Amino acid sequence: MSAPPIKCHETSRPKILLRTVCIHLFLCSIQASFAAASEGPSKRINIFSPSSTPALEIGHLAMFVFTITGAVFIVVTALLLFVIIRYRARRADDASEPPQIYGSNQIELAWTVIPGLIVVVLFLATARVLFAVQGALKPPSALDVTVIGHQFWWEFRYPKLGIVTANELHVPVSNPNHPTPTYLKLMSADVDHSFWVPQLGGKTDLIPNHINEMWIDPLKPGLYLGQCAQFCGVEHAKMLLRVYVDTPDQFVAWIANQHQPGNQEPQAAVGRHVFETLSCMNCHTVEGTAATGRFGPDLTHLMSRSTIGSGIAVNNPDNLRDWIKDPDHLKKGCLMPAMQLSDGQLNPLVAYLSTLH
Ligand code: HEC
Ligand SMILES: [Cu+2]
Repeated sequence: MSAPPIKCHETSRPKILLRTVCIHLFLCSIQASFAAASEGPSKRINIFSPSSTPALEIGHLAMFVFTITGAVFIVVTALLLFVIIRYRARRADDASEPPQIYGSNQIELAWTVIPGLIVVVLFLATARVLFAVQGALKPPSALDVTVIGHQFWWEFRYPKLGIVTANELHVPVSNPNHPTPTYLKLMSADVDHSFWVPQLGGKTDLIPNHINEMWIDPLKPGLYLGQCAQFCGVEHAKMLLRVYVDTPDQFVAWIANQHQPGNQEPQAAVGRHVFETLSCMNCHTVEGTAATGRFGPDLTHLMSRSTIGSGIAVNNPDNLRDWIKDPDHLKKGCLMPAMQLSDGQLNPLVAYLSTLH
């Protein structure tokens, strides 16, 4: 008794369908990640226009890898399509078994050695960029900034300049002839976060009890957007980053403003009293007042920032009021409580905060 003939096409159809579904899901996920990245108050997070040495190096490497893997994809897809079409089931097919061929040394060798070589090339190219970026010597003109990730906002400390701010990082533009790179020391106050401003550098994690370092040397002034790229809790997606790359003059002016003592306008005294007598002061610092809390952002120069809540709302009196009345309304699940304040407390409080330039 002979076995029934094997009908190849019966098993291959579901497989092809599965593959098509996989490719479709892959394309959809790329599309979804771009949609998520575009949610900024003004501009979009851009992964295609590097503007700093590490980002340029990583960008070139990514294009190189993409070219090679793209070529592999095209060759494999072309062969697959050829086989699918050339050997499809036909009406006149008598379903008999085709000639059976067992292996070919040349072909086996070719499809083992060629992918092996491709992997070695990709590995060497990646290692070169890794060493070039991590091994770069730090010039004495470098600026140091300590970045501390908090659920769900960023703290920036400039140890040599005595500046503490939040969510909006200011750094000087770097001239390739006289580089002024910024070296970031990354730490976390709670859980894992990840610092990611794609135009300026690679993604680097902020890990509790472990210091990571990275550097950027932005080549063009302007605003660069990024975001926390490590799931750190409910509001992880609203932990946005704004890096202002200043011209030398702008940067000096910004430093001078941050060095101003906390504002003491007499007409804001009522609001200041409200601020100092509520628990705001346990979580926030305003220099020159009794408030020295560090759980939330430093508010000494709150109005020098263009957004609040780490980039989720424009910083204006209306949004400030909305925020203090019920932070959850703007950023659900953030770690600042709604304090059930009356209008009599809210109005002077917002008036006071609006004087903190
Ligand atoms: C339990 C600690 C806590 C208390 C109390 C608290 N805050 Fe906050 N506050 C935070 C945290 C945490 C954030 C950051 C939230 C985020 O962006 O996820 C914040 C953010 C803010 C911001 C936005 C700052 C920025 O740059 O984004 C303002 C303004 C603010 N708080 C004002 C107040 C005022 C006014 C009070 C008192 C009525 C107060 N806070 C009480 C913890 C607190
Ligand atoms: Cu985070």
